[in-house]
Amino acid sequence: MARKNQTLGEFIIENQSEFKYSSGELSKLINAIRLAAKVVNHEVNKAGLVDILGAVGDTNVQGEDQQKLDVLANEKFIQTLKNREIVCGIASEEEDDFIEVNSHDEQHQNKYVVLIDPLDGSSNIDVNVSVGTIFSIYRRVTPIGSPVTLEDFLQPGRNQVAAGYVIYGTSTMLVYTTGHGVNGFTLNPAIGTFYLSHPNMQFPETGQIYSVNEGNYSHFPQGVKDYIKYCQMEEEDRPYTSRYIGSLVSDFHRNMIKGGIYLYPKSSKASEGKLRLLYECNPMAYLAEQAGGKASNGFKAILDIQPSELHQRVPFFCGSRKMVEKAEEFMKIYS
Ligand code: AHM
Ligand code: MG
Repeated sequence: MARKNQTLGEFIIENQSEFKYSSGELSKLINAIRLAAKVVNHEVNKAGLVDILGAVGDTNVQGEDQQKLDVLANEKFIQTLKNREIVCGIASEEEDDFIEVNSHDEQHQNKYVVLIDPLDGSSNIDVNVSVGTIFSIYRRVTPIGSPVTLEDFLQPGRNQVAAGYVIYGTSTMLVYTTGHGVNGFTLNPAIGTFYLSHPNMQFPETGQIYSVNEGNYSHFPQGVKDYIKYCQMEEEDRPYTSRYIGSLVSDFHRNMIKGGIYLYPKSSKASEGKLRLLYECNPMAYLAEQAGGKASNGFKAILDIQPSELHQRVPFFCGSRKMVEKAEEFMKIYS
């Protein structure tokens, strides 16, 4: 039972029995992510002090080279996950290949794979705009006792056992699902504790915000162009408001709270759009569905797509259910 102001630690323990495969392992995994999120949060918050603390490429007082934040976030998450005896493999948007993680006894006993986008929207850091971390967790499909393989990562999003994001915004939040709704926890930075602030988050059925990079308008498919015109039309509850941060986690988070749709369609410049199926779209789609929203590639549910490669891109339409369905209607006309 979720109680407001419960700490994330308490929440994880009390809700452990709801995990699909009830064991302490998934709890440990979420705990590892919680820890890495706090470390990365600390680094992200220092980004504005770059003139004082030194820029990327400089050497800091400990004689260490300053790293780009996305590289640093990648290392922190991978290291934290490797330190626990739970994960058999990690795939990251920042790495070309997946990383195999051996259990302590080298018997390949670990059951879970984690896929992460360690710092999504990192081009926003220099201008003090919110960024995020996105994670997705699956149970391996190959037998325990054998080395992890690509097959363990190329699972349809429907197989996810947990997914979530951390938003480094005006406050830092960790929002996640294990398949029993979506809960959001806000970090109290003074004591380094996440508290349940947004229990059982729900996308409003419909909304009045559309989020898309309209600079690409002339390159969009006709169905998307027509849907954007529909959003701008003076009729019923429209025109909708346009809000685009250019940081998926932030745009998603706002739309989930206020009601809205996020679109990153394919275009004549990018045949499959920009966003990655495994690190960005699947976890967000799982959260969206768990919060009563919808996520599609314009024609079918994101979670039903069988991935064919690690860094696969996919068009992404995600948000309030009725808005996504309307966008799909426009897409269908030209299919
Ligand atoms: P990234 O993984 O390189 O940061 O790219 C993903 C980001 C999303 O957060 C955001 O929604 C999108 O790229 C913005 O792209 P664009 O600048 O093309 O609108
Ligand atoms: Mg990304």
